[in-house]
Amino acid sequence: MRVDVVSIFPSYFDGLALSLLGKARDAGILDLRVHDLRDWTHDRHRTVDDTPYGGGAGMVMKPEPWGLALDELVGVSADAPAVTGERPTIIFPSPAGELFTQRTARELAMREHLVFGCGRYEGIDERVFEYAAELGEVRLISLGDYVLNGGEVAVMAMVEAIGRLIPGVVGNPESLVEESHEDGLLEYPSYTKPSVWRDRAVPDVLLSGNHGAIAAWRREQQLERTRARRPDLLGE
Ligand code: JF5
Repeated sequence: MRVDVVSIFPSYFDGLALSLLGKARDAGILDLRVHDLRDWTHDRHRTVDDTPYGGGAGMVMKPEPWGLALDELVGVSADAPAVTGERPTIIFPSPAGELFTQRTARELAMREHLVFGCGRYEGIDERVFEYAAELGEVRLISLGDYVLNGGEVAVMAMVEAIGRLIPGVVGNPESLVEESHEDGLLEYPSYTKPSVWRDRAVPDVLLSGNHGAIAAWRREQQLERTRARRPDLLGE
């Protein structure tokens, strides 16, 4: 999978190159490229924002650098997967977008080419989204109902959630299906040695060797936790 990220703070993404995504990258599974939006400016001050038409608070990101970035990364001159057929998916994190869930991550993990545009200030000139829609499938995606200062932190979360679902990135595929949200429920509690720690014992059933009883107990725990913390997942 190829992933391009466009940001005015590319060094935010240095940490992504480490961790488990670094391994995917080294193995050639994930081709992650981070770009500085200012590389597509041509004025002395490398300007990426301007005042909003119609007035109002704050600044808006200018369309020209975004247009040139999209042309280079997903336009006809792009040097990678565009030519293999699939339209790239162009993602802009936004508190006004559709909600990002494990389902979204699974869906995006199957794409050949993702481009993430990190907005700052009060947002990006609306015409950029229209233009991007001519080059690929545009998705405005929200991590949740809160506001960040820019898209960078949201993109890091999304790339990590997506990247670990690419086959070969997480060592053990079983650890993927057993975790929170993969089956629509929260995860069951986990324990390791010692069996008693500061007067707290591990639940007996986990030491019983009865695999049927263990599976039933874990499912019960999942339901109990989900009912208590996330009743919305149960439709309650
Ligand atoms: C952003 C302009 C994007 O605040 C967010 C966000 C919240 N949930 N998901 C994303 O994005 C940052 C700020 C300003 C565009």
